[in-house]
Parts: sequence; structure tokens; C-alpha cells
Amino acid sequence: MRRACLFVVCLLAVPAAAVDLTMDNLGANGWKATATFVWGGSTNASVTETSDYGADNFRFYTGPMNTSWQFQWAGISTDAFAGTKLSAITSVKIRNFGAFGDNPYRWQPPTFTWIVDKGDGNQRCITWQPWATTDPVTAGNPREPLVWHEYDAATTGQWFLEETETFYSSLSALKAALPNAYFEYTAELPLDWGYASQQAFNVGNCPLYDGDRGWFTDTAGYVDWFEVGVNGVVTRYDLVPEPGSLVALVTGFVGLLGLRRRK
Ligand SMILES: [Ca+2]
Repeated sequence: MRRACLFVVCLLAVPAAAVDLTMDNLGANGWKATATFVWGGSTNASVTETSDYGADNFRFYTGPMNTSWQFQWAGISTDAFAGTKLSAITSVKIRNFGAFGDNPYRWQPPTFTWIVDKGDGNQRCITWQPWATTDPVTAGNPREPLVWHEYDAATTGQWFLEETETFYSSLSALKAALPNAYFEYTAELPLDWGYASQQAFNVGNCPLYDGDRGWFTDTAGYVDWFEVGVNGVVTRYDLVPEPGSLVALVTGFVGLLGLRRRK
């Protein structure tokens, strides 16, 4: 009986599969931050921890990119997904916020950039774009700078496949186009190919092709958290846990102690 009660309290206090990420604990959780230039030029790219705009978050900034094929990159990444089939990704959500960008119709909030092996040794670069754009005119969520949004990336916005310049309106459509794809291994992501993080699962401002400069040139945005479901098991990555969630955690432990005392 006691074990059953404790188990229930734990479930209430600590959601399953939650990872709190801060700048200090990224490495311990298998993540890293990368802020750099790619293929020359200079950089003032940055990944920083902030409490701006009413949420504890990471801010991603990439400076002006005015020269073809010279990029700035600001992201966090992991190789924990290497070898995982794209088809195993069952849900994707993000709470993010676009602050500003100097390409008025194309810039995007920080987002997912994934690199997969198509299953035949050829790579494909995938970026999820939260907002509708006018260049080209495609589907997407309304452009709303300076507003926090919780987006379901599986069903809204658009997934852009770089090599074929194809937009997919859902994760399921993307997966159908790449049925044998899996997240690429670090050894196949060399720096001199422009893979600044050398990891396949990236979140932030992560340009890989010249056309991406428009999405991220002189662009800043924020991510509060994101979620990824793998075969239905969802993990929430909270970029800096909110004080509220710490209160819930403490409340849970107090409840646990109270239960023990009553026994
Ligand atoms: Ca947060």
C-alpha cells in the first residue's frame, strides 16, 4: 500500500521523461551549444540563458549574413537521436518566440534543423518553419513577432526539405517522403560540409544552405521548451525550468514526506 501511494505522488510531482536544460548542464544531459560562423566571415552569434519576456529560456541570435554561403549558427544539439528512424518521431512541439529579423518576410523564430540519412547513404537537411512566408507563398502559422506561441510542429507550419526544395505541411507527410530515413551519425557530419554542430538534431538558428540566410540573418528568438515523442514516448526539454515547476517539485516532495509520516 505504501509503495502504491508513493508511486502516485511521484507521478503527480515529476512528469515522466522531462529534461531540464540550462547552459551549465547541457553537457551532462548529452547536449551542447554552438555559436559560430560557417565558411568564413565573422560572427557575433550567441546562445544565452535569459528570463526575458516572462519565461526562463534560451535566446538564439545570429548576426547579419550578407555574403553568399557564409553563415552564422546559434543552436543547441545532441547526437542522442543518431540512428533513430525519422518514422519513429511521433510528435514534436515547441514554445518559441521570434523577436526580430532583418528579412521582413522570411525570418523565422528558432526552430528544429535535422539531418538525416535517407537510408541509401544520401543526406537530407530538414528545417521546420513555424511561420507562413511570402517567398514562396506557402502554408504556415501567422507571422507574429514578439508573441510566445506553443506550436504543434507535427501538424502546423511547414517542414522544408532543403535538397529538393519541397515543403511538407505535416510531419506525417515528411515521413512518408523519407520512409527509410534515420538521424545521421556525427562521423558523417564533418565541419567542412557546414555542419557546425556535427550533430543531427539541432534547435535554434541553424542555416545549412545559402537560401537559409534569409531565415536567420540578423535574427533573434527565444525557446522556452520543446517536446519530442519517439514511438509515443514524449520527452519535454525545458530550456531553463520555470520557478513554477520547481515549486511543483518541492510541493511533491513535501507531499511525499507527509505521506511517510502518516504511515
Ligand atoms: Ca523554460
